[in-house]
Amino acid sequence: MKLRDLDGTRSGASSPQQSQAPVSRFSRLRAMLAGPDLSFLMEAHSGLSAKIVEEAGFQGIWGSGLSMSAALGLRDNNEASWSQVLEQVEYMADATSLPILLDGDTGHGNFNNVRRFVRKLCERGVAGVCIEDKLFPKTNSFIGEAQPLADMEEFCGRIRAGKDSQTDDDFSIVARIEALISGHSMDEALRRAEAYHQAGADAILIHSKKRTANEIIGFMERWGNRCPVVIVPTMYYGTPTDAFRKAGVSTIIWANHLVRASITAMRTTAAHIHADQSLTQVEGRVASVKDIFALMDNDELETAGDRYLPVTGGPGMTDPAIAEATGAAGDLAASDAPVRGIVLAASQGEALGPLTADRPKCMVDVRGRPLLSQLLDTLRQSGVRDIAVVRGFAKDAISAETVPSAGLTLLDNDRFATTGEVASLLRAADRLTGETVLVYGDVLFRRYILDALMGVEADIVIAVDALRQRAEGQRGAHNPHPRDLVLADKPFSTSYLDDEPAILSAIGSVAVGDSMGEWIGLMRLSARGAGLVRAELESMQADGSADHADIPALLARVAARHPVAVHYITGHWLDVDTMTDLADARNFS
Ligand code: SPV
Ligand code: MG
Repeated sequence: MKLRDLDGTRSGASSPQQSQAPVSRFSRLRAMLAGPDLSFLMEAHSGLSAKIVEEAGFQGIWGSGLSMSAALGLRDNNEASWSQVLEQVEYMADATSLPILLDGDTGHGNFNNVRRFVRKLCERGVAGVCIEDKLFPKTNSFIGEAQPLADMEEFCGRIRAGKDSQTDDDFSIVARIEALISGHSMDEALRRAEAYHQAGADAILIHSKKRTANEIIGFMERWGNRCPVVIVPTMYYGTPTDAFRKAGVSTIIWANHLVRASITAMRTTAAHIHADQSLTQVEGRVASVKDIFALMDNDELETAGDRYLPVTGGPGMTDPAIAEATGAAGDLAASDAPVRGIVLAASQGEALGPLTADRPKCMVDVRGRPLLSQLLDTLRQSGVRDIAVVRGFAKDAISAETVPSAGLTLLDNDRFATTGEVASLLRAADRLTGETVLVYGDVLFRRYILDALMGVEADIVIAVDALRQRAEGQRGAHNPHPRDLVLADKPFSTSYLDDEPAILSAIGSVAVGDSMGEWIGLMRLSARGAGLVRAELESMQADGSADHADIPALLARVAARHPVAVHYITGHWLDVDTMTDLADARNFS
């Protein structure tokens, strides 16, 4: 847990400044407002969203009134009292080390309310407040026309009262001018800007609800940089950010996009679960429980427990009974024993034509990112760490730059043109020492599939799609026995009482009509299973079959000696062999 210091900085905070002399959040916000570079404040409305803003790399937070109200289920009409706002922003301040500029609406009353509000914000380590020249109770600026403005002199009094009440010299007051948005002239906006500047505002915010930025750029030209200017391009979002930089804007507020993103995500998730009466569609599309623990820094609590709890005393977070009771046991156990990954990514994928002329098919673009990056994300979400990618064709296309990823090892099968998949796997054979996930590099699948494989009690388990028994157009389509088709000791069944996994009977030699499904190119090995596969690889090397064998051939050999479990799935994955597959991949999320 990062603790707030009296000056509003935090011990253990991760901002760059923290490694030198601590710089308070008040000073950091002031520097953002007054500095020469364009700065950005990202909306947050809760402790959680504030953490997400920090994680994304922003240097400051906009505590949006609209978003905070909405998160409480309230309208942006001062339905939340000022002390409720204070409480909410305190959670945000506690959750991050970032400076927060709070949307103070009108200041919740007259000069006297502003005085008390500002003192309380300083106490809570909130770096600044923005007050708007309207009347209490306010209405969101995008509602209606010609909202009444505050008397300019009276509003100047609010600014002066706030400045006289701040208990930190670097606390900032941003004065928001609603003249343009309320239908007044540019002259009136400039008159108010000058008055608020003279009253001591550290910056002004000029607000506009026009679809283009003409009004804002026009204001900037006439204002002439007399003091820093903040803008909120919610409505004129189409204007390139560089235009604002050139116009001399100090700070851009991205005002409400996290609350809006959360509405979309919550709606989609709720609709899926409601319609399906199941979680399978949403697992992998939502953050994991482990992710919540990481965001909330649960590790710190565990360390603190070691320090402060009696060794044999009451239950701590590490107590297995407590962990199990809270449903955390599996997740925490998984993070304790990281699973290794091996991704076979040597093939070119000729069927994709020019798209794979200079790169292997795992590097084709799927919605702005290489397919491999998405696969690595899924592996990581399921707790797979220490991942090795075996490259072959156009190996330089896979690098730390093109697939940035912590803990990634790149291995090479330089004889990829004349060898098969087993030869690629051999490059990673010495990593087959603990629990391992092995996957083809051209596969995408929903995370729940891998989570399920992790839960199967077997040394070797493969994921088999029971709906894909024909294997049209897949690898080996010319083969009367398509290589990934599977025969098992029992077919897929919808009886969930049948917990025993099926056992692989044959793979690589199964006639289309006999198949019970298609192996999707994903398997999980326990530490023992990894040893079994390593031993089989050695025996293939010894008998000279390793160079040209594919993974189904390896699996068939392993299955002849040890049970290989089959975990049936029904869709929710794809591999990319053809242009049609690629189109599917671009729609897969
Ligand atoms: C807010 O985020 O609450 C704002 C900005 O005040 S806006 O809604 O754009 O007026
Ligand atoms: Mg607001």
